[in-house]
Amino acid sequence: MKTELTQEQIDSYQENGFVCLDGFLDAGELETWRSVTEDAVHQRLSARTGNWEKDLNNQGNPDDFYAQVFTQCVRLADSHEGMKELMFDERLGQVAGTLAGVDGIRIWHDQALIKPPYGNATAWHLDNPYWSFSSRDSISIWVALDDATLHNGCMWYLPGTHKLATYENSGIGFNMRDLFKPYPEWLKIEAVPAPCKAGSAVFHNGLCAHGAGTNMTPRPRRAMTCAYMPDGSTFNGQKNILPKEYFDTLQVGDVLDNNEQNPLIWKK
Ligand SMILES: O=C(O)CCC(=O)C(=O)O
Ligand SMILES: [Fe+2]
Repeated sequence: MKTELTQEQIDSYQENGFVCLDGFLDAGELETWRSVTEDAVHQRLSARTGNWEKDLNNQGNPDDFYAQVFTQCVRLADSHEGMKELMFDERLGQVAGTLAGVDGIRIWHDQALIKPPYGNATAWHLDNPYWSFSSRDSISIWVALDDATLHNGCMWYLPGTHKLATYENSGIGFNMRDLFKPYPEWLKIEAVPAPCKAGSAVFHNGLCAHGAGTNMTPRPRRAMTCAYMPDGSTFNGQKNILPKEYFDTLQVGDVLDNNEQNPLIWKK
C-alpha cells in the first residue's frame, strides 16, 4: 500500500476536494481486495434472498432506476472478517486523516459499489448531508477494483465545491441535475473526471459534489469504498446507518465515539 503523500497531493486535495492516488494498492493487495469484496458481497446478497446471482442483477425491483445504478452493500465489515481486516487497516486512516488534516479517523461505513454492465449513471450528489454528523472534513476512499474509465463510469467531481456546500442536499435520484437546484451557481463549474487504473484510490471530501457516468461496457465497474468521520464529530439527529438501539440513546451534540459502531482506526 502506497501510503506516502506528497505535499502537492495534500494541497490538491485541500484545494479541489478530491485527489487520485495512482497505484495505491500493489498487485497482490488488489487481488485480495477483489476477492474479499466479491466474497463479502456474495455473502450479503445470499443472506438477502438465498440467490446472490439473482440479487446481484435484480437488486430490489430490477426496473428501478437505482437498482441499475449499482449493487450497493453497506457495512460489510460488520459481518465479514476478511473485510473487517481490510477496513480496520490503520494505514487507510492515516492517509485519510493526513489528507483531511484531522487528528483521528473513525469508520462511518464501508460500502461496495458495483455498477452493472450498461448500468445507469450516478447522479451528482454530496455525501455528508446523508450522515449522522456534519463535518467539513469528512472524507471517503473509493478504491477501483477494475480500471475506472470514461466508458465504464469513473468518478467525476466539481472541484472546490467542498468549500461552498451547505448541508442542503438533493439526494441521489433519477435526474443527474437535481443537485444544481440548491446550488445553481455550480452549473458554471467544469467537472473533472477521475479515471484510474484498478488498485488506485480516489479520496474525496464528503461535501465535494461528485457523480459517475453511465457504464457503456458489457463488464461491471467495481469499487470498494469507505466513508470516514473525523474523531470528535458529534451527532446531528439523523439516523442514516446507525442501528435503532444505538440511535435511540443519542442526543444531538453527543460525541460519536462508540468503537463498536464507529471504530477509531487511526489517531495521530
Ligand atoms: O461509485 C459511484 O458511482 C459513486 C460513488 C460515490 O458516490 C461515493 O463513493 O461517495
Ligand atoms: Fe457519494
